[in-house]
Formats: sequence, C-alpha cells, structure tokens
Amino acid sequence: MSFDHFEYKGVRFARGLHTEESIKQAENEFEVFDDDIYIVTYPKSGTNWMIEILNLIKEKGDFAKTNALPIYIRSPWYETVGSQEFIDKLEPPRIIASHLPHHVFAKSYFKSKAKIIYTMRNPRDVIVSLFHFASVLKIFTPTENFQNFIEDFIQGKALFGSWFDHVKGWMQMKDDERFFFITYEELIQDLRGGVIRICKFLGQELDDAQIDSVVEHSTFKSMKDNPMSNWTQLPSDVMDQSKGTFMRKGISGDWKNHFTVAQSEYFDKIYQEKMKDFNMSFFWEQSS
Ligand code: PPS
Repeated sequence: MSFDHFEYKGVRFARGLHTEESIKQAENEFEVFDDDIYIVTYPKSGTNWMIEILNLIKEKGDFAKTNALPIYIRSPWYETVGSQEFIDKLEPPRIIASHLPHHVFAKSYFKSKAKIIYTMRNPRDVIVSLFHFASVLKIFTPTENFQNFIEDFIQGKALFGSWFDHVKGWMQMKDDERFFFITYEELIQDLRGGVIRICKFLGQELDDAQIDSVVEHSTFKSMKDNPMSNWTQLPSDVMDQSKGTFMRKGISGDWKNHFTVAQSEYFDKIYQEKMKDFNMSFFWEQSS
C-alpha cells in the first residue's frame, strides 16, 4: 500500500490530505463543542453510510434538507487539510467525521460531553474495500499485489495505521456513556434496527415515517444513485472514476472473493494473535 506519507505518534498519514500541522492542530487545538457528534471509523468501515444516517436523523428524515451538500462537506473529516472552512459552516449539532485513532484524537473531546459513534467492519472486508479504493483515489500508487497489500495492512502501514490498534484504542471507551459502537455487518443485517438504536443513543425521537425515510435514503442503492452521496462530484485529479466507484459493492463478506485459502488462514492466525487479549468478540468472528 504505497502513498506519500509521514508518521505521527506511530500512525501513517497521507501527504495531500494531511500535514504534520493539520494533525497536530486536530489533536491539540481543535475545539470540540458539547453538542457535537463525531463519526469515528478506521477507513472503509462505513463512514459515509453513518454520515448519511446521522444527517438524516438530525433532520428527522427530511431528505431535501440533508441532500443540499455533497456528503464530504455535510460532515467533513476534521483532521483533513482545509476542512475547517466547512466545519465553521455547520449548524449545531455538528456532525463531524474522523479516522483518527484514539491516542491522536482532539484533546478537547475528552473534557467535553460530545458524543462519538464508532463503526467497525470485518477487517478482511476493509482490506478488500481499501485495495479497490487504492486504484481510484489518486493519493495512492495503485497495486495489483494483494498479498503485499494484506501484509502492509497487518503491519500497520496503511493510511491511519493499524486496524488492530484503532479498534483496541477506541474500544477502551466502550462503557463510556458518550460512546456508541456498531458494526457495518449489523447495519447490513438490520439497517432499521441500527437506526433505532442510534436514535436512542442520541436521544432523538423519530416517528415511524421519519425512520422509514432515514432507512430509505441510506440504503446502498439510494446512496450509490445519489450524486450528493456517491463521491462522483470529486474532480478527476482526486479520484479516477474510470478505475472504479466509491460506492463499490456495499456487502459483507466480499473478502471471500479475494482471499485465497492460504491468505485467509494466514490472516486468521495474525488476527487471533493480535486480538488475543481483547475481551470482546465480533460478529465476523462467528461468521468467517
Ligand atoms: S472512507 O473512504 O474511509 O470514508 O470509506 P467508508 O465510507 O468508511 O467505507 C466505504 C465502504 O462502505 C460502503 N458503503 C455502504 N455499504 C452499504 N450500505 C451503504 N449505504 C453504504 N455506503 C457506503 C462502500 O461501498 C464501501 O465498501 P465497499 O466494500 O468498497 O463497497
């Protein structure tokens, strides 16, 4: 997984999206408000899905209101260079995205009442999604060597560092009342149920018709067909849409079409080793 990068506190960041200054600023100076809601994820874990869901919940399912802006402006990643301009225009409660690991997250968050929704995904599917995205997003040097890609991912050489550290870092907060976690796979299995749980966490009361609208507009098909949500408005020097689409497959288990048996066994072994002291089990551990 090759991209022009720098390291900060053991984590790889991409030049072109980040600078040392933007990351230090995000960590030390960014001002978190008590009513903010943060969508935190390791890349390719369902960030945009959650952006769509949360903005629709905020507007009680009113699609015309949420769909006025492209998704990456509706809820910018606050660590990205240039994002402050868009964050300054957000109406409260601000819904802000971030891929930052726990140990680099805004210090002011930890003194605030702001909420975090952390979404996780089967790391095998994260690898596959990222592998395809690496040929589309211009900051990456495309590669066809899937084995090397897996190896880089395992060694934490991916954008935003190690998946294992990210998940373990953030899940230290699992019992904090400001923190809610959910998996991509749970949303695939029962989107409506997920939306209802998220509303409860946020203290948002939506009626059945409003929930139906949130679900209708956040399905994979709706988002894939929606130019405000499918990233097709990005210029070709940022994303080469001829090489693939941001809204690619939107399923769980696509890793089975990419990993060989040997790669799958190898990854399982590493996974067991790295997660052995982690006292939680995930949906994908039963089904993979
Ligand atoms: S990023 O670049 O890190 O912000 O990407 P992220 O949004 O986290 O993840 C992109 C993957 O999520 C899929 N996606 C969805 N799946 C199901 N339903 C909905 N509504 C949805 N929206 C986005 C998207 O297709 C990417 O996964 P893959 O496996 O590549 O299709």
